[in-house]
Formats: sequence, C-alpha cells, structure tokens
Amino acid sequence: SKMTHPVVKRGPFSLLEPRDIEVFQALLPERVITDPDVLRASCTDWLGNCPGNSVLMLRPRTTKEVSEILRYCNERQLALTPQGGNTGLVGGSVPLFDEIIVSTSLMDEVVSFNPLSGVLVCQAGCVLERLHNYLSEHGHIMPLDLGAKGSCQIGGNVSTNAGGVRLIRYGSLRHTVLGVEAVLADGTVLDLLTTLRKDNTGYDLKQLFLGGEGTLGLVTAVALACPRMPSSQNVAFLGCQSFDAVLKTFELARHRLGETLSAFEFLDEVCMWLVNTHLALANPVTEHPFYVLVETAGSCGRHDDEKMQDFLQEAMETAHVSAGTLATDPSKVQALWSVRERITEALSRDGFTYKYDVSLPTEDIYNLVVETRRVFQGESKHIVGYGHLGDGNLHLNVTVPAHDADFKKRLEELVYGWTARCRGSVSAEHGVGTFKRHVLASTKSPVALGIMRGIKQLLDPKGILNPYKILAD
Ligand code: FAD
Ligand code: 2HG
Ligand code: ZN
Repeated sequence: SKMTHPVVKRGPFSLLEPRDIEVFQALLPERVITDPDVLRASCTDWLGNCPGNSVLMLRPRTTKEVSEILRYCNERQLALTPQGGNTGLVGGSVPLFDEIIVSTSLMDEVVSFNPLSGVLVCQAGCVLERLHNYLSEHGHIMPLDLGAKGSCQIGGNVSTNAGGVRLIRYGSLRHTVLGVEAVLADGTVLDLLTTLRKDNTGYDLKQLFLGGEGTLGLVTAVALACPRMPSSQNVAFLGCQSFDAVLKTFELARHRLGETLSAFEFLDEVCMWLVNTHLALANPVTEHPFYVLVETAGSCGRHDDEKMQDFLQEAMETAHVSAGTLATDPSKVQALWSVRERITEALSRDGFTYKYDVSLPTEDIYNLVVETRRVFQGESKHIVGYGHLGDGNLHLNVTVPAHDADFKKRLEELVYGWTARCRGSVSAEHGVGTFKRHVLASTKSPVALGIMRGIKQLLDPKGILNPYKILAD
C-alpha cells in the first residue's frame, strides 16, 4: 500500500469482532461485504492511494438502515468512512486504518421531482449523470456538472460541496441544495429535507453537511433546486497568446455574453500536450500558450447566437483571441468539453501527481504556475495550470516519476505559502480530506478552527465518523 500523506496514529476505536459482522448480517442480509477482492477497490482512492485496509463494507438501502448501523457503531465505538462514488481527490473517501466503509451506492432512488419549482428530492447514492438524464426528460438539468459525473454521487457532491464547471452560472451547492437529511453519529436522523427557497429561521444547519466530508453525519437524502434545461447552447474553444489575453477575454465574455455565460474554463499549453499525448484528443484549434472554453446557455437560440458572434468578433478584433472554433452540435460540443474535462485523467497517466486546488485573486492566478515552474521545472515531469477561471479557482498539478517526500514538502511550502499570502484558500472545491488537513491552519484562524472542533465534538463526541479527515489531531 502507498502512504504518501502524513501518517496518523489509529484512534481509540474498538477492533471489529465476528459478533459485529453477525449483527450487520442480520441487519443487511447479502449487503455485508467482506470479500477482500471487492474491498480493495473501495480501500483505494481515484488517485491510486491505498492508505488503509478495511475488512468490511456495508451497503444500506434506507435511512433507517443507516441509522441502525451508526447507532451500533457508536455504541461499540467502531469507526467508519462514508463512501459515495469514491472519486474524491483529497483522500477523504477511503479508510486510513480499519474503518468500516459505509457505501451509499444502493441508495439510488429519486424520491420526487416538482416541475414547477424544479425541486428534485433524491437519495444520496444517485449518480450525478443519472440525475442529469432523469431531469433532462423533464426539461431540467442539475445545477452542477463535473468530469467525474459518471461515477460521483450526489451525496458525495454535497459532502465535498463540489464546484465544477457550472458554478459560475448556477452558484455553489451551498445555495442550490435546499434540504438535507443526515444521520448523526449516534444514529439520530436529522431531517432538514425541506424544499423551501427561503427559510431564515436561525442557524442554517444543513450547511454543516455541505463540505462536511462525512465527519458530522452521513447524508442520506438531498433536495436540490434544478434549473430549466437551456434550449440553446454554444461552446467556443479559443486560443490566447498570453494569460493577460485570457483575462481580457474573460472580461469581454462577462460584458458581452451577460446572463447567457454558463462556463469559462482555461487550460495552458502543457495541459493540451498531455491530453494530445496520453488520450489522443486533438487540439481543436492551432497551438497557443493558453486555451479558453466559453459556454453559453440560454432560452433563445437566435439571441444567444448573436451574442456569441458579437463576443467572438470583438475578441478577435481586439486580438485577445487569435484562434477559435464554435460548436452547437452536441457531439462537437462534447468533443470540445472532453479536452477540458479529461485533463485530470491525462495527468494520472503522466506520472505521480501532486494536486493543488486553490482559490486566488483571478488577476494573478497564473503567476503561481509560473513561479512553481521557475523553482521546480528541473525536478518534475510537467507542471500545469488550468481550472475554473471565472471562479478564481486554479488547478495546479505537478507530475513526477515517483512520490518523493522531500520534494512534496518543498513544493507545498511554495504553493501554500503563496496561497496564504494572497488570503486564498488551500482547497477551493475538492475539500480537505486527508491530504490537506495539515495546511488548514495556514489560511484559517485558531478561532475558526476551534469552532470547527467544537461542532465536531457536539455532533460526534466519540469521533467515529470519518476520523483523521479535515481536522488535524
Ligand atoms: P466520494 O469520493 O465517495 O467521497 C468524498 C467525501 O465525501 C469523502 O470524505 C466521503 O467520506 C464523503 N461522503 C461521500 N458520500 C457521503 C455521504 N452520503 N454522507 C456523508 N459523507 C459522504 N470536484 C469538484 O469540486 N469539481 C470538479 O470539477 C471535479 N472534477 C473531477 C473530475 C475527475 C475526473 C475526478 C476523478 C474528480 C473530480 N472532482 C471534482 C472531485 C470529486 O469528483 C468530487 O469531489 C465529488 O463530489 C465526489 O463525489 P463521490 O460520490 O465520488 O464522493
Ligand atoms: C477539474 O476541474 C477537477 O477538472 C479536477 O476539479 C482538477 O485534477 C484536478 O486537479
Ligand atoms: Zn475543478
């Protein structure tokens, strides 16, 4: 097993005994997994880190079953890790020692959809893409979209407060999630599953579970406000000569595309090289130092096309953009999106990858990539910058032939030192998990961290829920 992140000491939890397995078998017949071959995949995260070796995975179907599992685990002081699609990128979804994996994969029912309000209520284990497909039959879409949609589950999305490529348009899950049902550590069901747009009745408790990463409760169901499906969509893939030109293109897009702008993503030439080389995806335009993907979505094709045309013309005339291609046909739209969405996959084929997902002031977001290259180019394979430019979210990734603890330490000093000096965030959208907990204190005050600890203590006094994640010991 690979352990590339700070080693922690096992907490004071009970060891699993045969009698425990019997209890679970009675509770969830046929849904108690102990086969090591099946468990291996769930003990390994998407990046291939296999920090722990759990011997048990439970697959509940109902909130009541989750409640009984947690009540029993809490009494017995058995630790557990909630797991959705296991696509998380911060080592949060896998056990570090022998935590029991509680998988939501069988909790995949849509409870209701109201076409007037656009509110969807569903169980936590629904796969994001399946929800997209379900909603499209009703003329709606999910308010979030991300490259892992084929595997990630809405419960995992909510628990990491996942961002993705539509946040610029529809906002974060913190405001599109209207209600949450969660099971607390002692098995109590906390029903906050309302579907109201507005509710100012004191503290907004459901927000604790958005980005809670399974440390405060297990999310069993979610109510979401889902937008109407736009009737027209345009995607432009553009080449820019400099990062400054990317920023100018963004300003222009905001100005000219207005309310139709639904994504503004950027990637640098090294990202393009990686997807060309490792995934055989062709460059849709000619070679440029930077590329931008601009999407519009709206309710009137004529109007949207005209706006897009005006934007492109002005972008070319002012020379912010020097090459471009436009798509409205779904298969070409998909091909353009693939170049952007599959960078993570291309990186994973390039070597061991150090991932940084930071929020920084948009205007100098790329300077960190330039500085990282200046210092570490010679010691690494590739250093790339891409991300959700419109949200001030940079994905800085560094690939190396193999993990090296000293290299990682020096790299983190640069990246996190820089981020702290800008008052940025060390995790814009992926969460904290195992990989980022040692750096939280660089951008969060002791007062804030103390309150976080207090909340954890209040909701999970025995610390059985996803231990060793988010908060450092
Ligand atoms: P998991 O990986 O299974 O779990 C993630 C965390 O949530 C863990 O801490 C887990 O314990 C906890 N958890 C899971 N389910 C529950 C539950 N029901 N109750 C309580 N806790 C739970 N992220 C983005 O933000 N934006 C992106 O654009 C993006 N793109 C990605 C692209 C690729 C190719 C990949 C591999 C990942 C990407 N991610 C992105 C990261 C990841 O997909 C998201 O974090 C996703 O939301 C995780 O969902 P999941 O179901 O896989 O959760
Ligand atoms: C994306 O935007 C994801 O593609 C993954 O958030 C980013 O792999 C990464 O660093
Ligand atoms: Zn991202």
